[in-house]
Amino acid sequence: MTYNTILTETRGRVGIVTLNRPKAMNAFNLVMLGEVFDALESLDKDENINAIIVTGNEKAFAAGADIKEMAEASYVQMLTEERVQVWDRIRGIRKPVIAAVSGWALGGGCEFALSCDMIIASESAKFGQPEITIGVIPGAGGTQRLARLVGKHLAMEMVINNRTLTAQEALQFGIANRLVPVEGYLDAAVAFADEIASRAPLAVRMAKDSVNAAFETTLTEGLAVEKRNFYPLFATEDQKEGMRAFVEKRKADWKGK
Ligand code: DAK
Repeated sequence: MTYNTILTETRGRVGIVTLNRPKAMNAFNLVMLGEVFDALESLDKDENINAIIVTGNEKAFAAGADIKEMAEASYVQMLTEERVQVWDRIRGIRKPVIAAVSGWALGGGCEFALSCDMIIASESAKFGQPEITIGVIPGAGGTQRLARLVGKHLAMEMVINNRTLTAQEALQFGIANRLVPVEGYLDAAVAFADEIASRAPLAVRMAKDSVNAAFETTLTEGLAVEKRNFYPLFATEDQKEGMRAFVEKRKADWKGK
């Protein structure tokens, strides 16, 4: 598959999608949005891939949606065009998606990172929702995912008053899982993803679905989702293998079956 605005590669069981509009600070135009989600969906289907990374470059993960493309859009266009619905495709990816963020993650870039399952941040990463400075508000989950992650008051400050978080603050407030040096930040993310990719794939999938339920349902419904995801794992070869390997004091050999 040839893409114009992203690069894709695989390293072992880890698939990597690199946003590649460096001259525009990796701002998401419609082409890049489509390509990113096509690539993610294709990696999600690839049996040889167990974890996915989305990254940008050292200076910018992504500076948001492409303002130049969006500036003259009408209300009806925003409501009806693909540019709105396309962002939701991230919710359909079943394998873990890790954002490796260096430099700017602003607006839609920050929202995209927050839509991923985990974030590895380089020391230069900066997270913010500056939409207020161009007369709008976040539209891809920024007000919701951010508030759930960092709490109401800090989310308010970020969304209403353009407070930008440093990488250190992102770690402190639970946005970033790890803080790593800028140099080699992608390698660090790959090492992180590779460990995840080495785990029982079906259990990882069920785990992701279950944790996500914690943010989308009541506790009672979430606990029911967890149970619905727990029991079927006893129908998998990997559950037998994992528990036998523990008893036999050896490393499990996962089949993803
Ligand atoms: N869009 C288009 N071009 C951008 C851009 C963006 N978001 N960000 C940067 N660029 C371009 C700049 O225009 C410049 O292009 P040239 O002038 O060279 O042609 C080039 O990238 C380099 O940028 P700067 O010269 O500004 O570089 P600096 O290092 O000085 O500053 C910066 C970097 C990232 C701090 C700055 O560029 C900046 O503030 N960028 C804008 C950040 C921003 O406001 N982001 C929010 C955009 S609104 C929705 C889904 C999503 C969204 C909305 C709805 N639905 C599903 C409903 C998302 C909205 C947004 O993200």
